[in-house]
Amino acid sequence: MARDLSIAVCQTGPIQKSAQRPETVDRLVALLEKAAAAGAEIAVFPELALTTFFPRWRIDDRAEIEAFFEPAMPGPQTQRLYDAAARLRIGFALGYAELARVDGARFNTMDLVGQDGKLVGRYRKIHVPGSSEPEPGTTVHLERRYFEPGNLGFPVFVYRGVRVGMAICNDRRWPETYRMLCLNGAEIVLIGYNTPLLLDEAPAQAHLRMFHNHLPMQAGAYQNTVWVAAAAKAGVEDGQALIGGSCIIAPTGEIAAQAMSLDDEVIVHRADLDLIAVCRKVNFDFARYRRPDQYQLIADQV
Ligand code: CDT
Repeated sequence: MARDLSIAVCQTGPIQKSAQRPETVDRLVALLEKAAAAGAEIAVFPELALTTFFPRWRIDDRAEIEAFFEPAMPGPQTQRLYDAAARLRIGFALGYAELARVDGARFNTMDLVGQDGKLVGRYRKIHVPGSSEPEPGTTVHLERRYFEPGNLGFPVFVYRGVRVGMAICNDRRWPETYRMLCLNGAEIVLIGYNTPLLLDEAPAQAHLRMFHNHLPMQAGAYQNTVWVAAAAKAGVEDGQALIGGSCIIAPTGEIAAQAMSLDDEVIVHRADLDLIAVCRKVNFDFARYRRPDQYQLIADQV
C-alpha cells in the first residue's frame, strides 16, 4: 500500500517584541486552521515562533530575559494551540525558548505535538550559533548567551506511522544533522528557522543568502533520502530583515513547494514516502555501500 503524509509549512511574518503572546498564538491557530483546511496531516512552525528573535539583543535584565521563555508547554497562553490541534486532528512542530522544568536550564527547543494535542517528542537545538557577547564586525547574534547546546541527541519519533525528526535553524547547515536523523530512521525532517537576510561579516555574500538557505537542505534531503519541510520566520522583525523561502523538499533534492511571501503563509505538499526507497535504490543503499570504518574522524574531530 502506498504511504504518504500531507505536510504543511506554516511560515510566519515578523513577530515584533511588542506583540503579546495571545495575539501571536491567534496567528499560529489561524495558520493551523488553514493547514488543516488544505488537508495537511502535520504542520511545522518556525524556530522561536512565540516571540521575536531576542538573541539579536544583549539583554541583562533577568525578568526581561525570562519573559521570552516558556516554563511549561503547553502553558496558559499556548494551550489554545494544542486545543486547536486536537479539534482539527492535525499535529504540529513548534519552536520556542524552553526553560527546563527540572534544573532551569535554557534551550532553543522544538516540540512535536500529536493529533490529540499531546506531546510526542522534543528536540533541543544542537548547533547553537553566534556568541555570548557582541563581537566587532559581526552581526550581533547572541544565542550562546541565552541557550545551552541541546542534550537530547537527534531523536526520531513515530507520528501516524511515519518517522519524524526535527532540527532548528543553524542545524540545517550541518550535514551531521541529517545523517544522524537518517541513521536514526527519519523519513521526514521538520525544521524551523530565523535567518538574517544580511550579515555584517559577509556583505559580499548578500546575493547568496537564499542559495545558502536552500543548498544544505536540498543536499541534506538528497544525500539522506528524506523529506525536509522548513518554516521561516520572515520579514522585518524589530528592525532586522529575516529571510523567507520556507519550503518542502523531496528526497530527490527538488523543492516541491515554496513560500512566496515574507508574511504568514501556509504551503502544503503530500509527501510520497515511497520515494525514499526509490532514491535509496538509485544511489544510497546505505546498508550496502556506507563505510563507517572509514569515517572515524567525523565523530572524533571538531
Ligand atoms: N537562528 C539561527 O540559527 N540563525 C543562524 C544565523 C547565525 S548568524 C551568526 C542561521 O544559520 O541561519
